[in-house]
Amino acid sequence: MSNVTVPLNKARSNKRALALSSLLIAGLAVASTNSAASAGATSRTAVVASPIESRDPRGTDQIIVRMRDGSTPDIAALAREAGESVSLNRKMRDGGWVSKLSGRRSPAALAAIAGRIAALPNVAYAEPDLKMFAAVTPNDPLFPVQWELFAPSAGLSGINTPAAWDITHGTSDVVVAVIDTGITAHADLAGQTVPGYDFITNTSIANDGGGRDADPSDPGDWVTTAENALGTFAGCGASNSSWHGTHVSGTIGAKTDNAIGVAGIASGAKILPVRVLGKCGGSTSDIADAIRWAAGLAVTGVPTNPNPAAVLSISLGGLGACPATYQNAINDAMAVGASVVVAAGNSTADASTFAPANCAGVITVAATGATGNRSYYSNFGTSVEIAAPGGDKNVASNGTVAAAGDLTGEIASTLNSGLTTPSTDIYAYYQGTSMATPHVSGVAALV
Ligand SMILES: [Ca+2]
Ligand SMILES: [Ca+2]
Repeated sequence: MSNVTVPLNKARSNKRALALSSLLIAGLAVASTNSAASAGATSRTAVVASPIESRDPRGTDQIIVRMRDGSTPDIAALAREAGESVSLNRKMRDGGWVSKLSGRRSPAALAAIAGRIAALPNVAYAEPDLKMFAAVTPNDPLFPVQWELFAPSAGLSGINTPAAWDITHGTSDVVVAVIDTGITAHADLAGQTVPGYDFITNTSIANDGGGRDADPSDPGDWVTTAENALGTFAGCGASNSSWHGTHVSGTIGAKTDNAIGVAGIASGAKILPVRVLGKCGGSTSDIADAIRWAAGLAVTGVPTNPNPAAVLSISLGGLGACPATYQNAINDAMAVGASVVVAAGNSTADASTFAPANCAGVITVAATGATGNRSYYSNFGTSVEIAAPGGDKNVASNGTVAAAGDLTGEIASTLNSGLTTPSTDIYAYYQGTSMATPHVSGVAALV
């Protein structure tokens, strides 16, 4: 069992997948695996930057001006203050005039012009005729805890998916492969998938009674104390089932605006569940085959995937140089147009020591907490292409230092309550570059 690849969520060390609701209510403490963030490590901001000002969709070319005496504004005076030509569009019922500039300006530029006009004699007020939008905050009851999806605000660095959702939730012809532990039945994931595959060759690791098959369901990856002590899984660490792939899948594609649970970033796209991790991880050879298959390429002994993925989300890794087996598969997937998004790793170390984070051509994702700083566990270095919210239990969702047991700074997503085999739907907080990766994959599925 050497050289196994493991899922990259730190919460795995917490063993127990806790129901989000109980966490929120009871603030249960979890085992701490904290380590101090290393000095001088890179600090990055979230995936989606603030809009470029000139493209700010809130901008317009109009300023509303009202004179104290109800007269018509002097367009020469307005033009002088605006520094450009101004025309009067129409008079409103309350006496205000809608004036038009020569082109669209950012909200900040409009505010500056309006401020100068407002200072003119006899002007009652002048204000930007700003664009308004339908409030699209989804009705998913747990959306309020999904801080990482909010618009950036003072000191906080959400990726602002509601603004993206004004434009699209993704389309069903875009497939995102989740190469992970498989997936469990979940009300917030029902109908969100296309048929996947189980690539685990080793029956013991697979834990589903067989080897490769067309069922990517996650039967659980628990390891008992006895198994940890002796035999195939000796030294793996006893743990309850992680339902890691279900958590990752929810971040990418949980149903949004269905009045249940969480919102997914690209809920209009489809998830392709590809199972490669079982008890105590998975093998490079199975993962490489899964990468090829997910991208629509031929794999010996496996029917061709009829729904090739445009994005491969790979929240796993292990120590070492990039194996040629990975690089060949990644090259093949990229050659047919797939984007390969991989986790940087959770060892507070240089990602160049982790595969597939260090493979060529992949998008390697580091993790940030609520304030946009690097999460204490996240790998870093020049192998990292991008950072995204992966959660940081030391930083609460409001940006303050988290109290013990406050998990609001982690990432909430879909999970299962089963300690071993699947039981009922729940939602839970996890943190890790495993959680950061699907944020990038989800955004990639939107663009
Ligand atoms: Ca199987
Ligand atoms: Ca939902």
